[in-house]
Formats: sequence, C-alpha cells, structure tokens
Amino acid sequence: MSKAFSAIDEDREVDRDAFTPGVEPQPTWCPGCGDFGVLKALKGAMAELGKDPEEILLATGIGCSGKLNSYFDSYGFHTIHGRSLPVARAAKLANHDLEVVAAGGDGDGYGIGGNHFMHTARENHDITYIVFNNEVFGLTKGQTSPTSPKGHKSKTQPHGSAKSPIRPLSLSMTSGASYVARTAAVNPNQAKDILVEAIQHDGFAHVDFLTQCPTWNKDAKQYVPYVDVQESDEYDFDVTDRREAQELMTETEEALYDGTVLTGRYYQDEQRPSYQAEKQSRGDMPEEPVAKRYFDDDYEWERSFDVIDRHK
Ligand SMILES: Cc1ncc(C[n+]2csc(CCOP(=O)(O)OP(=O)(O)O)c2C)c(N)n1
Ligand code: SF4
Ligand SMILES: [Mg+2]
Repeated sequence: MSKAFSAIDEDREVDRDAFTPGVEPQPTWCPGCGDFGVLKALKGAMAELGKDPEEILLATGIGCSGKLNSYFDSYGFHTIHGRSLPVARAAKLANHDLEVVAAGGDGDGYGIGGNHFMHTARENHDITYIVFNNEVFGLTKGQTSPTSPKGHKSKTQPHGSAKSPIRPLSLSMTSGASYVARTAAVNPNQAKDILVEAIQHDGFAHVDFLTQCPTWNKDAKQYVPYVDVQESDEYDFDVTDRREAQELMTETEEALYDGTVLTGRYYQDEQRPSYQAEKQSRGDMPEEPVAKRYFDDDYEWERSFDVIDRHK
C-alpha cells in the first residue's frame, strides 16, 4: 500500500499543534466566539487518537462554522451551503480508510441541509458530524435559524419568531444515527472527550455542539452552567436504550430554552453496521479503497465497465 493509505490506526504520538495550518493559523472569528472551542476540541481529539493530518478529511458547510477547515490542517473541502454531508459521504465511500468529519452550523445542517442530515443518519454512514449550534445564522448577521427559540427577535423576525425550534438530538436518533451527543464550547474537556468517542464510533455520530455567538445572539450566556448527564447523579439512563435516550433528549431539548443546559452522550448503538460495512457485506464495495486505484498505474480501468454491465 502507498503511504497515503497505510498509516491509518497505527499507534503514535501526535501533538495538537500538528493540526495548526501554516497559512491562516489565527482564526478570524469574533473574540469570545464558541467556534474556537470546537477547533480546540477537534485538535485535542485528533491528537489523542494519534491521527495525522493526512489521514483526515474535514468537509464543512457555509457559515462562520464553515471556516473551520481553514484553521484545521488536514484534507479539507469547503462545500456549498448545507452540503458538507453529501461530500463527506462520497469521500468515505471512495476511501473508507480516511477519517471523515463533516461540520457546519445549525442553519447549514438543520435548515438548508436538513434533508442530507436525515438521510445520512438513516443510512448510518461512518462519519462524525459536528453541528455548531449557536441558534442563529452568524455569518449573515444574526437571522433566526432552525434552533432559535420561539419568540427570538432578529432582523428577519422583528416581532419574535412564531416557529418552534427543531429538536436536533431526537431528529437524528429517530432518523437512524447510531451515536448522538451534545456538548458545549464552554466545556472544552467534555467536548474533546465527546469528539474522541464520536470519531471512534463506527457509524453516523452526530454531535450537537453548543457554540455561543456573542456578536449576534446576546442570549449566549444561557449555555453556562451546563450539566453533564454522565457525571450527574440526577440522571440514570441506558445510552443503548432508545426509549430511555429519547426521554432524556426530550427533557434536554425543552430545558435548553428554559436555561438548563444538559450535555453528554445520549445514545449509542454499537451493534448496527455502518453503511460502508453493509455495502461490503453485500459485495458492493471493495475492501481496498476505490480511491487507491487512481494511484495504481497498473489498475485496469475497463473493469469498471463490468459493474455497469451487471446493472443493465
Ligand atoms: C444557497 C445559499 N443560501 C444562502 C446563503 C447565505 N448564507 C451564508 S451562511 C448562512 C447561514 C449560516 O448560519 P449557520 O449555518 O447557523 O452558521 P453560522 O454562521 O452560525 O456558524 C446563509 C444563509 C448561501 N451562502 N448559500
Ligand atoms: S458572528 Fe458569531 S458565530 Fe460568527 S464569528 Fe462572530 S461570534 Fe462567532
Ligand atoms: Mg449558526
């Protein structure tokens, strides 16, 4: 195997700074923006897992959140609005050796990209999906987003939003995500641990990441203090039990807008095969990444036509 495909999952020490790019190492996010917390947690998680930048593909959407791949050194794809997941899926199908992470905002992922979110969860693609949830469209100056609370006032809803916010945790679990968690930029240690778990999980791992936007969402302080449902004695539930996870998600999603921030791992199903595993078990996807063929001068491309013929 060529080097580009051979170092995956080897044990080795990697420093967080390995993910700081030489070009544009200083993010242009506003002072106090929660997006810094995501960047720090992601660098920490990848370093803890011993990943090298060239083993990772980070696909991002459009928004302040979408700038993440300018500040995180790995392979990157800054997609169009709401389309980080289709790109991430395609990359994972072409090269399942890559560690694929998709990231974007609440508007990007739960609004314009909502259809992709639902179906990527349903199909259980082996991707980690980080949604920067700041409850507004940050980049375009604070418009109401799918997670803005009812009554939230903005330039687009000057009399207060008449809409109820989306329930992202419940939506991803009922759609089929096999790992669902919420964390917050105000708790970098928990955030890093959650990302480590999500990246290690084999299947679609959705992390709703609460990120304060002090510039356009003055309610940002509502994310502090938070409660970790794994740490707190008040919450005793089984993360593998859908019904129990759903109950706690419902409580979490309602409590957020009353000022109580519950975070942690809500649901994990380690039994369900990922989409890639399902495809391989059907003989529909080779063990060796298809992308590798582009580096193999001896590969006989005519063979691709055999597959097309089979479907005629
Ligand atoms: C198809 C399309 N529609 C609208 C826009 C304008 N636009 C850019 S970012 C954005 C919303 C970003 O909000 P969010 O996804 O929550 O990201 P944040 O900036 O808050 O991180 C919008 C509507 C666009 N770039 N493309
Ligand atoms: S506008 Fe909000 S989300 Fe965007 S960089 Fe500034 S604080 Fe962060
Ligand atoms: Mg947003």
